[in-house]
Amino acid sequence: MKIIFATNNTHKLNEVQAILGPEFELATPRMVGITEEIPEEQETIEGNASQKAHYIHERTGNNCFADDTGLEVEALGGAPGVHSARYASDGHDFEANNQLLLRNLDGVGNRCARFRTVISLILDGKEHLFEGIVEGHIAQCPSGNEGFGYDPLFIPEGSTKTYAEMSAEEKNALSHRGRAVRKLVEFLHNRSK
Ligand code: ITT
Repeated sequence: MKIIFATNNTHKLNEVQAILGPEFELATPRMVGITEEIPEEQETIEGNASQKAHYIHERTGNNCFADDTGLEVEALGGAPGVHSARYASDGHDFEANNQLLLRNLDGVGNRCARFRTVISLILDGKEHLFEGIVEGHIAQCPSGNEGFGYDPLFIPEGSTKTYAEMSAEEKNALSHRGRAVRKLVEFLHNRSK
């Protein structure tokens, strides 16, 4: 099946393609001539996933999906949440975001956090949402070189390693995005039966 993944984040693209396998052929917005930033102006993760998927669908008429993800830290009232990409600055500066998060948690005992992904799929003009959540906590300092974003600081429940200390396969097997994408795959399989 050919489908557009409405993302400009190559880390996400690689993670999702690895879960979907060769049976799904992913195209990026760039591959179909959409080179501008896809707007994400909503105040919820669901809203942004939906906005990104609709933006691509309206311009191409093709089946597509988008992923919006946020890191929700309990002691910070759910921040950075929907603002995860631009927590420290206007750009996607992973290093600055991680440093700001550590500063804001300086001396804070409760380091509980969760990653939440919402996927919006637009299939034959109809929207479907899939969610993936992983609980965990924020480490005292960054660790590991794999992955992207907040991976060096996030330790999922039941693990002693950060996401950034895991191989791509290990992260995908238990991650927020892995959970949401597997729900998407199940939906697409059931539909084609
Ligand atoms: P697209 O909108 O183009 O898909 P993005 O990087 O803007 O890419 P999001 O808005 O969904 O994606 O993600 C917000 C930020 O959350 C992202 O820039 C990372 O800093 C962080 N993030 C998302 N998924 C993550 C993951 O699996 N591990 C660590 N950090 C992640």
